[in-house]
Amino acid sequence: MLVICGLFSLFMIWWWIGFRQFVELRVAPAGALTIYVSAKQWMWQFAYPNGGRSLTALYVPAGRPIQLVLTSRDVIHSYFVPDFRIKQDAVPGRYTTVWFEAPNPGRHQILCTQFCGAGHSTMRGEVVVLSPADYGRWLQGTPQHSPLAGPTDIEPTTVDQLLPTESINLVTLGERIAAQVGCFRCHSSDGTAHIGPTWAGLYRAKIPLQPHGDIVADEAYLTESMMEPGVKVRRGYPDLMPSFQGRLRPPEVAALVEYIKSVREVRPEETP
Ligand code: HEC
Ligand SMILES: [Cu+2]
Repeated sequence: MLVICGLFSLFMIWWWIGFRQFVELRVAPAGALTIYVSAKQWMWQFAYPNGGRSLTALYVPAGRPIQLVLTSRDVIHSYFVPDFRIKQDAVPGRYTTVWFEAPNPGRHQILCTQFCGAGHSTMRGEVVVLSPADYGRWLQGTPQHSPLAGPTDIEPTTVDQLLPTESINLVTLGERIAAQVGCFRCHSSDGTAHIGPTWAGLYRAKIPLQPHGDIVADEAYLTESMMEPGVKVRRGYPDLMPSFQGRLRPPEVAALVEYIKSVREVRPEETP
């Protein structure tokens, strides 16, 4: 009996240690900087919280955890930075996350490790780690023209209506997009429930799902709710949310997510 109990507790202890390490590996620490990564044949695009964008080179500050939210516009790609030992698939219509922290300024190669067509071997990039001071300077210089302008492959939307000189952060842009595409017909940001749940306090809240179970409303969940709302439906609400797949460009989705995240800070007392 004693032996069995002993073995069982040993098992539980090892399981707990492993589980803790798994969580540490997967979940970005609080205060991480979120950057949206959109892969397409055959390049990497990055959208930053201040509205800036870059192609091929990912700029990050040293010594700060960075959370990447990845998606693909066409086929499956895989984001691989050998120096940081991180590898994460970028899947069309789906959002995956991975995080890392670079201790020192420097440059590190990005490769695509998922065969994605003729240009696969050219799908390379670079992580450029800057000192926090240099990063601040780089950010100031970023949105030279329309912050989210880029190759258009779906209908022109809000981002194209920005004035060429207008620089705007993702939160403000997100609020504008939400108003323009009609999210506020069903959602509020002041805590009142409409047809859909309020966005106040939504980020990081535990959401009850139909028919049972729950999920933490992280970036991936918020994004999936816009792209494939039928996959995870919130308990107590009708499955009415229209899909915005193909109607919003990745930077616009990024802006909406940043806006929803910001609503939490406005009314922290709303957090259930
Ligand atoms: C016609 C009404 C309607 C519109 C328009 C609408 N939604 Fe929704 N939305 C809902 C409903 C109903 C739910 C809850 C059911 C579900 O989870 O699918 C929901 C759920 C969500 C969720 C998950 C929230 C939670 O608590 O689980 C997010 C995030 C969201 N919507 C974002 C958006 C965004 C962003 C837009 C605009 C681009 C939008 N919605 C437009 C009706 C709508
Ligand atoms: Cu690729």
